[in-house]
Amino acid sequence: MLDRNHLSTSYGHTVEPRKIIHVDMDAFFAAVEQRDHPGLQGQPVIVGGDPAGRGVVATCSYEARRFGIHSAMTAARAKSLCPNAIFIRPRMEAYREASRQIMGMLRSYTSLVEPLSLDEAFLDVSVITANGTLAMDIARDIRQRIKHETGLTASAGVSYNKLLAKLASDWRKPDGLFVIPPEKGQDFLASLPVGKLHGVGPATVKKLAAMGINTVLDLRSASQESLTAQFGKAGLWFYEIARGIDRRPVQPRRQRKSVGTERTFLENLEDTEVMLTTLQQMAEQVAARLQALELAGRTVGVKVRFLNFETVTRARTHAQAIWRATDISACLPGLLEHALSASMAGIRSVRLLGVAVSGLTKIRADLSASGQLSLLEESGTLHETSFDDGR
Ligand code: TTP
Ligand code: MG
Repeated sequence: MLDRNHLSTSYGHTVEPRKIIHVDMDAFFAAVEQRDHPGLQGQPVIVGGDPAGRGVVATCSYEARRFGIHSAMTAARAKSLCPNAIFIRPRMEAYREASRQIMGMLRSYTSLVEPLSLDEAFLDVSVITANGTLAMDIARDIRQRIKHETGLTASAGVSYNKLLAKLASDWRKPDGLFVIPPEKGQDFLASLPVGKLHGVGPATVKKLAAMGINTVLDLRSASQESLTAQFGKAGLWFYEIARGIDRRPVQPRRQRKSVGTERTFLENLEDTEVMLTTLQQMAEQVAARLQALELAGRTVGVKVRFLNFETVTRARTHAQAIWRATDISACLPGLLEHALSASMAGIRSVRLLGVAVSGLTKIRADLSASGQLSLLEESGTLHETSFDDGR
């Protein structure tokens, strides 16, 4: 039975103390490479840039970590630490595919999944464990399923807030599971160096060290006043996390499915040329939104609503993701004609038109020297933030 006094209404969907799981894949990019190229298993594998150039290490296998290699180190330095290491260029599409599979699986446990990057996510399982199921058992099941279904290993941490769940997943890496129950939170934190805490970066570590504060236990001895005097609002956060207090909710973000726009007309359109011109203007808007959101998509769709409210969509999928207005526009005549000829009642008078691009991927739009937009794949998940399709 739930104790009513512990029911939190602040997030509307959770229970106190909360049960939070943090899942983080082990050596993610490198693990995908080792899975896909069995010859790399057991080898020091480095995914990243060219060691002969100015590349950096994106990540490396645990075999390579034994040589002191880590993310963000220059590839040249990594090579000097481990001359036998195998260097591989990133294959973002493969990592994204694995990520999609993993995030989809996590969402089969609860909709309260907050992805932080391609390879990690928080789950709030407070409600689904209210029947007595142990969060630890859910975490164990998640790890087994990830291994079984993707051939990759994940580490998981279970605790009563995000701060501790994330520290817990790191604690037994790789291929580990660690639980920090509420009564153990304070002790767990006490001996950690302050730099392990969320939001305490290198500059803060230095400032704290100057105040004689190195461990979380030291931090706990500082008064709230002295911390806020020194760090402003962040000081309050430091004061609280030193005591294991972190109220940040798990914020599920819906995956953006499409970027589109549509218009309803005061007077129905009859002329196909006018419809086409209108659709092309809409394609310009969609292209601008795609570029602002740093997204591209493989599928272009046209939506037509006829005089009698019958609504038809027709879409075309490309081999490559597109984002330019001209590329979107090129599909419009064919799609419009298909849609117009689809009216069951044989009507060609139209009250609404829409254009949307779906099958989205994240891109970074960089204007290169040639003035061409080049697509640089970016790690990260796609989230719906402000989709407005005009409805
Ligand atoms: P991490 O989870 O930080 O690292 P990891 O999964 O490789 O290793 P582990 O979690 O076991 O410590 O990052 C996930 C992926 O993000 C990583 O595989 C590659 C990419 N990445 C970069 O491209 N650059 C970086 O600086 C970091 C930290 C990660
Ligand atoms: Mg990871």
